[in-house]
Formats: sequence, C-alpha cells, structure tokens
Amino acid sequence: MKSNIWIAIFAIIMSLSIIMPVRAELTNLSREFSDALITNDTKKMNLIVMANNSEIPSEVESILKAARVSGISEEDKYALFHMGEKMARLYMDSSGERGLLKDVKRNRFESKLGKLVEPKSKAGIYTVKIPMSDHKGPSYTFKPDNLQIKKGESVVWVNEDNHSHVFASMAVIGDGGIFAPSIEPGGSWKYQFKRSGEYFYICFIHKGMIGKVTVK
Ligand SMILES: [Cu+2]
Repeated sequence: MKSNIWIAIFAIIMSLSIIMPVRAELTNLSREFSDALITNDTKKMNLIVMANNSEIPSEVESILKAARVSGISEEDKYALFHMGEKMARLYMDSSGERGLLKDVKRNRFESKLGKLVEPKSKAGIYTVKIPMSDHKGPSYTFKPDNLQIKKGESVVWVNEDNHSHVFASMAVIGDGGIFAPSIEPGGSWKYQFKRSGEYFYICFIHKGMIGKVTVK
C-alpha cells in the first residue's frame, strides 16, 4: 500500500518536471490544459477544449511553434508535442475536424528527423543505408532519414544491419506508396517515386526507426 503511494507521488513529480519548464511561455488556456493533463483529468481537458473550441486551432499552432524553436530541450519538446497532440485529439473528437491532429503528428514526426539531404547527383537513384545497429543497444536508423528527390527518381534502401527491416509510408500523415517487404541482412529494395509528395515511413519492427522522402 505504502509503495503504491510513493509510486503515485513519483509519477506526479515526473510529469510535473516534464511539463513545468515550458509553462512560463504558455497562454492561460494552455496552462489550464496542462494542469488537467498533469493530473490526467480527461473530463476537465474536454471541457476546456469544448468551451474554447474556436481558439483551439490557433492555440495548437502556437504550441507547435514553441516546440519547433531551435535549442529547446528534448523534454520541453516532448511535453509541448504531447500537449498539442492531446488538445488536437480532443478537438477532433468534439468538432470532427481531423486536420489539426494530422498537423501535430506531421510536426512531431519531422522534429525527430535529421537535416534535409538534397543530393546533387544526376543518377536519379539514391541510396538510403540501414547501418549496422549498435551493440550497446538498439539504434536502428535510416541514413539519410530525410531525403528530397525529384519525381521519377528512385531510392534504394540497403540493409547493412544484421536484422531484417520492414517499413511503409503512413498515409495518415502523408502519401502512401512505400511498402517495403522484409529486407533481410545484406539485402536491398528499390522504389521509384512516380508521384510528388511527402512520404513519411516507419519500420514495423523497430519503434522509432523512421524516415521521410520528399518528392518534388
Ligand atoms: Cu527496422
């Protein structure tokens, strides 16, 4: 019984320490919402969103803007995206409008990507490597994970790792199309992009293994 109380106190302190640092820059509406989020008071969060429905889209946009500021700590970024996503989800539930939540998810995805790589080569075929994962712990990645190419060009994913990888683009936040079969160690898979768009892709096996191809 006693240990349960300590676990609860610890959980509250942890969530406070996640959300507190960015509170200073929040509007009253967001502060009220973050209070409800800290205590996981869904009813209150819902009431706040419903009472301020017309203001929610601009509120979420300003949360995203704060999360995109360079130099912000990972904890603050996480807290802001977490709050923005929660607010946008409740907004979708009450208004039926899906665009806002999609926007948060895209921003959140993009915040985890590396710098955009625009190859200059005229080959029309670009390589994304899946390097050998780290022995000290899983570090499954795509290199580069943020690539921009032109319509009609192709990307070859080369698996230099000793694990298989299966990935696909998420039509929920971008364009569908990529659907890699299981790429065995030493194997590769080529895909030609016939349509322009933004392809956000994830590996089904390894959480956090993500990438994006932008086709102009
Ligand atoms: Cu994987």
